[in-house]
Amino acid sequence: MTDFIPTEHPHRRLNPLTGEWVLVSPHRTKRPWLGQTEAPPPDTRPAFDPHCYLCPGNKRAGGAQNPAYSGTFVFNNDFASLLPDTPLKPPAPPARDATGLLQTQPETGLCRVLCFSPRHNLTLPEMDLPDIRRVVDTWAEQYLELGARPDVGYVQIFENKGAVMGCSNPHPHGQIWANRTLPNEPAKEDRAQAAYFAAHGRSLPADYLKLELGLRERLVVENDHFVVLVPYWAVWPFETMLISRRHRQSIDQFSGPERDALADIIKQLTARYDNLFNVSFPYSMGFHQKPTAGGEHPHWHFHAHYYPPLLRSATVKKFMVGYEMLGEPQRDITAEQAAQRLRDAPAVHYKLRR
Ligand code: H2U
Ligand code: ZN
Repeated sequence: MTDFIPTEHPHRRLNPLTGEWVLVSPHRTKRPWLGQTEAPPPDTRPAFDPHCYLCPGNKRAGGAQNPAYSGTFVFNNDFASLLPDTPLKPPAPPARDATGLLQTQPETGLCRVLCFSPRHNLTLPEMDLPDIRRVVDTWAEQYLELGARPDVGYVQIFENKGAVMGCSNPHPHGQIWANRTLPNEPAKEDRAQAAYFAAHGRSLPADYLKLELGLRERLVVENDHFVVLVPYWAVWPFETMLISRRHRQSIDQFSGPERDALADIIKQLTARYDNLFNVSFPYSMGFHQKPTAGGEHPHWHFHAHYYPPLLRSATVKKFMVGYEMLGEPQRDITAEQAAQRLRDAPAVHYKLRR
């Protein structure tokens, strides 16, 4: 019997932010890299689409008309999942339920849509840095404005990109949902960061970042204020985490140079994603930051998660099915291999070359 070798033998890795494990099967990637890059698809999208509900001046599905905006544009989602005026009085239980197995919690909140640019045919990596910086400033404004409401305890900023992620419209946009309670994912991270901070007096993501900056095996891109890496416990093939070098709880706390650096690293990361297979790389991403109610939350450390579904080419998607649904997530290509591919991808977006 030979010794266990992590680069060859199946093993599990722990995500310390959620307490969940992922099964890694590196022996399945012994075969050579089958990654394919396709010829870039012809880009036929116009800068303005008269039928797009996000383009400036157009009518939305609900009947409202967009202004002739020239930078970012935020509006309340016409089909919001959360409503500010839901009655908070709990509904009567379905029966006199002594088990407590049936629990209902009324929820209130707001959902907003944020257009990144008036240009229908741009994506973040194709936008100029000052324009991405305006998106960063809008995220910070929205986080502050929504977080200041007495009925909001948590603000989730996110982006669905690409049809495979359920994004309904190619016009560059993201969403913001703000609600009273702490949703599952940030709640897990809240508990883990609080426990680590109480035990060590330091932030969990800060210590993790320090470790990765020393090992340099899973780094993707870095600048003066932010680092992107493939986390040791990544589940999705090219999952990454963006972490601020300074221990800050939320996006509004970043200085001007830090906001510029956030715009820069988002552009660098998303350009590399697109260059991996020469396609506009689909993903869901979002920021995790401190809850906006209940004090200062010093254990929180600002970061973003990117969850892209593509595996080997523009058309081969990883499905979370079978074992993933019933057992636990599993991956073949290791986090280290994925980081290497992303590091090796060209830095300049394929559409912007030449
Ligand atoms: P995606 O990021 O998943 O594509 O969602 C876009 C959102 O835009 C979606 O939540 C909203 C949808 O409800 N929307 C409007 O608010 N107004 C419209 O006219 C169409 C879409
Ligand atoms: Zn548009």
